[in-house]
Amino acid sequence: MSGNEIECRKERTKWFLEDRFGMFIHWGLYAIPARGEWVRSVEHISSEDYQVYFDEFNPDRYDAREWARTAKAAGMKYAVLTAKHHDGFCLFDSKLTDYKSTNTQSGRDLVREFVDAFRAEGLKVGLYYSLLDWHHPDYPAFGDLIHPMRANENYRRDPARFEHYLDYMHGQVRELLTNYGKLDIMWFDFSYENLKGEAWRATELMEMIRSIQPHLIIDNRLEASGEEGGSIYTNNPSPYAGDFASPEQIIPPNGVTDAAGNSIPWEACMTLNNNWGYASTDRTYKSAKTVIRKLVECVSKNGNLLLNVGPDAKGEMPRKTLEVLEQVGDWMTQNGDSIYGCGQADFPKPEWGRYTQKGNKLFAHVFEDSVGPVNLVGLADKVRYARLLADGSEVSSTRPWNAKMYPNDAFINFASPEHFSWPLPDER
Ligand code: JFZ
Repeated sequence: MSGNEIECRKERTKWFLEDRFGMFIHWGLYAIPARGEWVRSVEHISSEDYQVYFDEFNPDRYDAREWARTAKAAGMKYAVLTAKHHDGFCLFDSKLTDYKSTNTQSGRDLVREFVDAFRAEGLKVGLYYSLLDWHHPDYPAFGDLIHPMRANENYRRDPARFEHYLDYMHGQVRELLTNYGKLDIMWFDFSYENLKGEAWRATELMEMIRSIQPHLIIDNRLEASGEEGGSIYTNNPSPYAGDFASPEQIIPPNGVTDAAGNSIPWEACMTLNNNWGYASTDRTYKSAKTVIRKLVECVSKNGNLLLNVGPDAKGEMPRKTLEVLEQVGDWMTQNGDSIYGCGQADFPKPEWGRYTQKGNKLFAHVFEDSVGPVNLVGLADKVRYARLLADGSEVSSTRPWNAKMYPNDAFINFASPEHFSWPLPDER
């Protein structure tokens, strides 16, 4: 990537860095067995046995407008839907396969409804597309073999057949970019150490993507594998290094920087319970408080949070998901100004929580009850005025009796108990 291309990446990702908070949606046939999206692989389900889910698929309560309203009310600004996951099932009307939602009982193009509804709510739209494909006969590995070197029959007989799969994959990406209007994100998933980059014909793919939708941003997983994040982390990114890094189920301790220490766009993706796809018995939901704090943590390190939900086989979000998202939304309504367009502060992380910053406004996210005033270390002559973001009320900054001992610090007073519980819903 040239300096100019890095500039283009800056342009492309501007909205992304402003928006900060998105919804990830893992949805497909696997919502029926309801044991997560890897179920076919994990349980070694044959294609014959997996076929029943295709035959049964009919999510008649799917209302994308409802999903879009839910995402918006939670304070999310964009969403990414699995147009195709590893099982190969397409939620869109592809001309290149019969294995698609329009051929199920439901007969609907679920991607079309998604993009229309989310755009109508003013949200940006992204599509997840799996590079792995356990259904395609020319993909190197079948469902129960995650490692591409353990090849399937076709592939063993004639490895050149992989090209057929690549043609298919490129063709489907072209369909998505051509038939569904302006997309904002393509979220590819994922590479292996021995199956990445040019093995996907990535340069060609990128040229196609840029020629059809130059403003689209892509993740780093045309290169990134479980072992490494790809060349986006270096000073010399490849043409398919991606526009943002995608750390998964982890918030990087120091954010994400290239080798020269420059911050690069990143987005942590995180499940709300412990599964991406719908899992009916998984009750391990994170509380709204945890979600909010994780979001704040991402932003305080210049990152985004893509929070995952797994709708059920009827097309509805689980009750508990809706409950948590609503609480997150309550907080975002009052405190969103400390998230959107914000990033890492000019000051080190305070003991009691985190800072986010936008221009000359510093947002103090106080995570713990304080004894005495909250100490803003090193900010003695930097704070002109302090207010509570939730209601705009004044926060007094009377200095403590022993302030002389801390000449460089500012102090803000959270005197009333209400201040301790500004709309962070309690852990349940
Ligand atoms: C992938 C998928 O396998 C999973 O089902 C889900 O869609 C998730 C968002 O992405 O899982 C990965 C991919 C890459 C890594 C880990 C899990 N990785 O690079 O460590």
